[in-house]
Amino acid sequence: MRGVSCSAFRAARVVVALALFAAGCQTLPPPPAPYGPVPTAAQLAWQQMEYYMFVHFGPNTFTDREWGDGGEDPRVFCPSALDCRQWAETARQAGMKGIIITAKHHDGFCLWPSRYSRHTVRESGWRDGTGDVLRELSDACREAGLKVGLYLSPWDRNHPSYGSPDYNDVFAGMLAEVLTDYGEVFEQWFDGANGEGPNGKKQVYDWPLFHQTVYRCQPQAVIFSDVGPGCRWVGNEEGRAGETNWSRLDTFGLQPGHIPSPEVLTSGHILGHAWIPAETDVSIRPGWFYSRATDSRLKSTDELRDIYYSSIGRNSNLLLNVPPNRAGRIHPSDSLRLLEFRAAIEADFRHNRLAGATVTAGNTRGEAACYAADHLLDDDFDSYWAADDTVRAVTLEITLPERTTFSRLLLQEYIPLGQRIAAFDVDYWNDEANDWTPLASASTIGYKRILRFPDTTSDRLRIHIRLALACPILSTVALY
Ligand code: FUL
Repeated sequence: MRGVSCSAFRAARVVVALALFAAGCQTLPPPPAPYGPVPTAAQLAWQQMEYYMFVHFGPNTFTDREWGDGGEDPRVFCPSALDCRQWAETARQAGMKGIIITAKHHDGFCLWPSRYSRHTVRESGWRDGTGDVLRELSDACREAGLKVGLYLSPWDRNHPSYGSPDYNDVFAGMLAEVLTDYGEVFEQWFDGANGEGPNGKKQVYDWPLFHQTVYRCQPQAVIFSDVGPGCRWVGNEEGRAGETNWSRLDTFGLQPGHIPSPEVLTSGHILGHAWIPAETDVSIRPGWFYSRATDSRLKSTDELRDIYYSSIGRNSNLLLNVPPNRAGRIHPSDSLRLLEFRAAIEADFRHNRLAGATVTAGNTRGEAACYAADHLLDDDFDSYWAADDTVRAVTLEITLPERTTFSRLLLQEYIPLGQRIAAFDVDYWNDEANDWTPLASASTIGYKRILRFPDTTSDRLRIHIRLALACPILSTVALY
């Protein structure tokens, strides 16, 4: 009897211990609640693409103009050796994740045989009017594992109905064609330009109709315009996002063409009501379209590298324009420059100096291992360090395995829960001064922030988050 009750007692103790353990698990803090607007799954996937190619191609390529007036003879469009596979292969080797093409620029010429226009590849005579650039490009991109995006200018200097309500239906019809016939589209790029058509009239664009058409045909497509709704223009064509760059924007009363100041587009709004991250579009050449005159005027590798840091390094995607020539191929100088640029970036990020480092945080959410600072060093974007809900300022301290020299710090917020950090400082331990020495101060982080500073040698680094709008959550810290 006694023996039985003893083992019953032991069993009871195990049950109690298990119950306590389970209760302990249940008291683990829940993940932080989302703060403010957050990206949709499509916007997150878009942000993670980071870098893709813009292709300006059309009659302007053959007339050496930036803006065709729509009166061009369609037969000027006549690439002698169009090779979209070469574009896709170039983009892939450059490390890009997709290609966005000017399916229709302001001159109205359609790179596909649209039913809604008489100013298309069909009328060009190229390949006896049977060619379709969108078909070739979308096939080539799929083969190369790249995503496809489409630029369509609502401003149309050729279409006879431009300037009348009918044109909105024409444009929506064109959109439906390109968004139905060529597979998945990751981004629909709307140019906000709104000039006069062939009869001197301006169009009142039906943006709700255009947006509905995109979402009906391609629900996952991210819509670019000056003011979103999927992503926004960065406010300049120089490759520069703001040092402060919120992925949030207030767009009340705004629409493409009626936009906030460039400074606002460059920096976003700290408390903007919508998640509308910035996309930085810039050309590798002085113009958007190919011109022989610019063959020797490509941006240098150093300029492109600076653009990388001022776009991707400042919480923006980079859409780099590489215009094909009259043959319909990317010029060898552009291809070479893209490869040099990729090599320069890869060299910059080859060795993460935080391999083997340890990080401690002044606060960890519920002191729970699942939110601990060591998640900052793994390669998993979805694991993160988070602080308690009440925390707005906190310090992370990093100890490297040995003294090493570095000049770039990369940080990522876990943006599926919103953008939170508004100000932070970075210090390093200075052996000579036997004290912490300031290295950098910055404002926003967002999806990715990369700080550059002079070569610094140390084995300790401190990141002091001075202000977060809600408890800070970081996914990644890396040092190069
Ligand atoms: C602008 C256009 O007017 C330029 O030609 C170019 O396409 C640029 C990307 O967008 O609005």
